[in-house]
Amino acid sequence: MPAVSSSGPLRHDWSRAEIETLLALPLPELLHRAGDAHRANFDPSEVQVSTLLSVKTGGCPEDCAYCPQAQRYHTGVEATKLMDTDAVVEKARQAKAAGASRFCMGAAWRSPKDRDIPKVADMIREVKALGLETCATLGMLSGEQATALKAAGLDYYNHNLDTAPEFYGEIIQTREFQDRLDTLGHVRDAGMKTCCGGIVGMGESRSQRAGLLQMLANLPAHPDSVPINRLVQVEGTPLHGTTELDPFEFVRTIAAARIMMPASMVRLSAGREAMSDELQALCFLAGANSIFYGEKLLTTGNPDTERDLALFERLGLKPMPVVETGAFESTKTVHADIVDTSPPCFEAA
Ligand code: SAM
Ligand code: DTB
Ligand code: SF4
Repeated sequence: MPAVSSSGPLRHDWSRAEIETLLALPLPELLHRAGDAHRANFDPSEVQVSTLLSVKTGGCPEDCAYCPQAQRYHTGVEATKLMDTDAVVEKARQAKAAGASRFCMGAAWRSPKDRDIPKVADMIREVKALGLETCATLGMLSGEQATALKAAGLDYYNHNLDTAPEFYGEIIQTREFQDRLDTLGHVRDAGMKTCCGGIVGMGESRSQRAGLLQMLANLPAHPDSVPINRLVQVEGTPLHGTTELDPFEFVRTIAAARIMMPASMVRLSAGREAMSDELQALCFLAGANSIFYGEKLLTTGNPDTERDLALFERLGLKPMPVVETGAFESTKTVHADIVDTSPPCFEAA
């Protein structure tokens, strides 16, 4: 296997075999390499903290087999209309007071209608005015929609590849893998940062996890944030009852993501509520440096803030400051330019 560089140029030419070899390394060796990559690009004691809000819940026409918000599955999630801007801004204010630096607004849409864009743009403008980084995940976007959201002040757009191309059809049939690549292209062309990852624990093989990582790392630009979700099994969805993934396989996936996309934020994303503190610590050792913070993801639970603050304290972790210019750069060299916006609640933890 070719040497894996922790500080060389970013690579976009990963082969499947190479990634499979990486995933199969003895765990201590894999964690060591991931730790080197992490340290070469970040302060490993810093974790970026985002809060999610579902601004339009449920009733989604898509068939994503993992998703409690798909209308066709009976999961007990009630469909709501798009929230009012004032209510969204109030939630963002609370998230900031609790210590979040990024606020991500999610909508259960296949894609937004053009008439939804001005309202979402208002939310983005007002959340940004609070001094938070803004992120949205609204489904597929056209080029014009991406440009309008960027103009409103949207920093990041989350759109996941979800799984390997060859497993994708077993999970989603109402839109193509290529549609996702097209949306990511529109987001990049509009000048926004991309947040793009996937879900593991859906019954995929290790080779298929390698396939997801290969697609992510070989994108024209590495996603700025890479959320690695562990499937949250929700009753009523087709994936409820799937055999649980070995937690060490999850850790291996995080470590490989860190090695392959060394300058990206790797987010320990959905699934944390069911993880022990020790498993989360292992994920941070494997190079995860971002979390969702706050009691709720979109419709399912997340650890409560007290548990996260206590975990940060026990592990000696601190929230990552925001780069003042908004021009996010994830190398150590820019850390001299950052402004520490850590709220007191984290310092007191
Ligand atoms: N509707 C938009 C879309 O699909 O792009 C945005 C919201 S959607 C809920 C965002 C992402 O959440 C999905 O792509 C998927 O990766 C993740 N997700 C949804 N349900 C999940 C679950 N049960 N467990 C883990 N991740 C999940
Ligand atoms: C991402 O990759 N994970 C988040 C966010 N992007 C939008 C969503 C997780 C959703 C988990 C299931 C739910 O709460 O509905
Ligand atoms: Fe709809 Fe997004 Fe859920 Fe798929 S993941 S069903 S597109 S809300």
